[in-house]
Amino acid sequence: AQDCQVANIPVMQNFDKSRFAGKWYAVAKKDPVGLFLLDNVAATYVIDESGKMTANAYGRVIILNNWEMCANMFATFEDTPDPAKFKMTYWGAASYLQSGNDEHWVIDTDYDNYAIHYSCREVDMDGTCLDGYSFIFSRHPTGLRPEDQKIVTDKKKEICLLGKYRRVSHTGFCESS
Ligand code: AZE
Repeated sequence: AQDCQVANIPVMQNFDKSRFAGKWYAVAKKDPVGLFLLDNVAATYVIDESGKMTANAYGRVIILNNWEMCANMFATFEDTPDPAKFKMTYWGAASYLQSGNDEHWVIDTDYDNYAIHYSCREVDMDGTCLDGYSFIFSRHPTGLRPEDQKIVTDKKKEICLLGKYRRVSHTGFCESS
């Protein structure tokens, strides 16, 4: 499972979205091409009584060359035959923020401490990912527990993104949003 083919990327087995619900802090990210969330990124997932997952997320962005703000984002998720793979439709609270449709895969999680998110936006002719993004999430704003770091490193390797992440700082910039 290390041929870097998007179709062969292993995802979380028996993913349980109700255990995934709640707030996650991004501690590291791999950026896609173009505009993206810079730092102070967190996401809160909600599962309603019918089992449908939605989320809101925030993060610092710079738009229109030099305007720094917190992007307040919303998402709905469509289930797929694989319980760890969702089709995400997302949009911003303001119209000048980004909107679109992305894959939302959960590669691995223990639900209580860490989660590895993955989204390939464009699959190359050879089946590898040409453009995508990924977040390492923690339940703790302070980062990953030392005991989870090796698991996360091993998974980054499995999804062919080892060495491609940057740390996501939390400075309180988006705390009021
Ligand atoms: C994600 C967590 C689940 C909800 C959402 C997420 C993604 C958000 C973006 C936002 C980009 C905004 C930009 C604004 C100028 C995966 C973090 C919505 C991709 C670039």
